[in-house]
Amino acid sequence: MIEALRQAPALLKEAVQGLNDQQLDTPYRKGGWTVRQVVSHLADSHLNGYIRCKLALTEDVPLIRTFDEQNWAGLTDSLTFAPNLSIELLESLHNRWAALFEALQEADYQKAYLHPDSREEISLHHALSLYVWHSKHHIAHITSLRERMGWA
Ligand code: NI
Repeated sequence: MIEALRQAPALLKEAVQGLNDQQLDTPYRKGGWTVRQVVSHLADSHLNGYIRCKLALTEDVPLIRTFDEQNWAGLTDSLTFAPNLSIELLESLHNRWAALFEALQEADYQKAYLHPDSREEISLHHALSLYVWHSKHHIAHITSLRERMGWA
């Protein structure tokens, strides 16, 4: 899973490779986020996710905070910035995140943070699988749109 986390930004990069502005601004489904917003969302979400993991490692089951992902997706950066700005950030972030997971002792994976909405304790082990899943989930939105639209 650590390797999957490390590889995710490269798969994202491949998924958006060669798309023009009009394609980047196409929603992946009716009423959904555009490709550009999806890419930005991954950076937004995973920055938060990285911080959550660090909090879990350094505090006793800390209560983390959520962010309003719809509102974040409506900000100018999400709507207009080149995907590469997010992808380069994710490459660096995921490299560091993967290295962090690799350096953990077995017992550290049981350390957890508390999610304020679900009141669920999320262990680092769970968080790792969660963010690998989250990467694949959104990358698939883009690759399936490409297929559906016949964008080579
Ligand atoms: Ni998401």
